[in-house]
Amino acid sequence: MTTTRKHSDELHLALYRKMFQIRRFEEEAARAYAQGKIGGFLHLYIGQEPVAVGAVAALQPTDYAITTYRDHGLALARGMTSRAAMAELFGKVTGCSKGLGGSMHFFDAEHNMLGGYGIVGGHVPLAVGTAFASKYREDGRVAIVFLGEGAVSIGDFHEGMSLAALWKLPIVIVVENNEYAMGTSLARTLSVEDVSLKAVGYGMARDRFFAHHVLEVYDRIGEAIDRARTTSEPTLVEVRTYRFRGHSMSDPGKYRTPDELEERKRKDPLLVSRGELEGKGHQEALQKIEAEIEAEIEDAVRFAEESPEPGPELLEATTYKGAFAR
Ligand SMILES: Cc1ncc(C[n+]2csc(CCOP(=O)(O)OP(=O)(O)O)c2C)c(N)n1
Repeated sequence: MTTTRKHSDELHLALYRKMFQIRRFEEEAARAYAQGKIGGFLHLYIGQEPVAVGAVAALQPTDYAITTYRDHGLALARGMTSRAAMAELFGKVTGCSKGLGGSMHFFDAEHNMLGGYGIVGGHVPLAVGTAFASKYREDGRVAIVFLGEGAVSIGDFHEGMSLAALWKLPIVIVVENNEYAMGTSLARTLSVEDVSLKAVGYGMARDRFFAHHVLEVYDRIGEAIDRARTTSEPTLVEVRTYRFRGHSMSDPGKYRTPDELEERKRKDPLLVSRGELEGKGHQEALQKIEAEIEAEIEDAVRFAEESPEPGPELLEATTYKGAFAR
């Protein structure tokens, strides 16, 4: 299938804004975590931003998106406000999950972001069920699910792949291959290096590429989304990417060398986009975007700090009755 997607500078600037928002959001989240203002786990997406941003740009607002515990990037890309996201990390009632979910459990019904999930691979069947519901209702919606390469050895992944292919469901299954499952390298977890080959056993379409450039992600995942929407066929897309931080905030990352990390940082997709846009004379627009995002993130941290914690009145509504209990 060939698509003719337009790549205007306006689009590239808009995608850069999103990537920069996610980057700055998470850098400030890491700082707040180190200061003890955020509890529990915090898995950062830094380095992987073009995947969520490029993919979301190719979706319709009514499409469904689901991901793992590394979920801040998808939530922000999908349109969650920095305030609602930061307040959730701070465990405040103004957060997207009323402060009850935290970093791994972002949820945003308004933007059809169906959550971050903490169980590795456990969300794949949920995404497949969502795609089944769309096909059954004939509502034209596509589901997209993001998982790490560590999740492709989990049974849930295979059960989901099997039914998605058998029932020809409108779903795109995106493996964000960041080369390490926690601290274990790809070579020690998978016998076959090309993860997209898993699609062959299920008779499913597949694609595989490096997330060097956000517009390439937009094009390639966009093709899979088009396939899902027009022919109701699933696709497995392996996107090679890299995370610059540890698995979570408690991971010092001793399983990789400083040289490897430095080399990857030189190819930072944000720098790639920034350099290209600068070269096209958008210096002023970039500075404006960056200043606006700095102000937005500063405001989000202040909002999170000043927001109240959830009170006991939420207990009944989230446990026995009300929208959360359903
Ligand atoms: C079913 C299950 N087993 C084990 C864990 C513990 N665990 C959390 S993350 C992780 C590694 C996942 O790696 P990958 O899917 O490659 O994602 P990444 O964190 O690299 O983005 C493991 C084993 C879990 N959360 N769920």
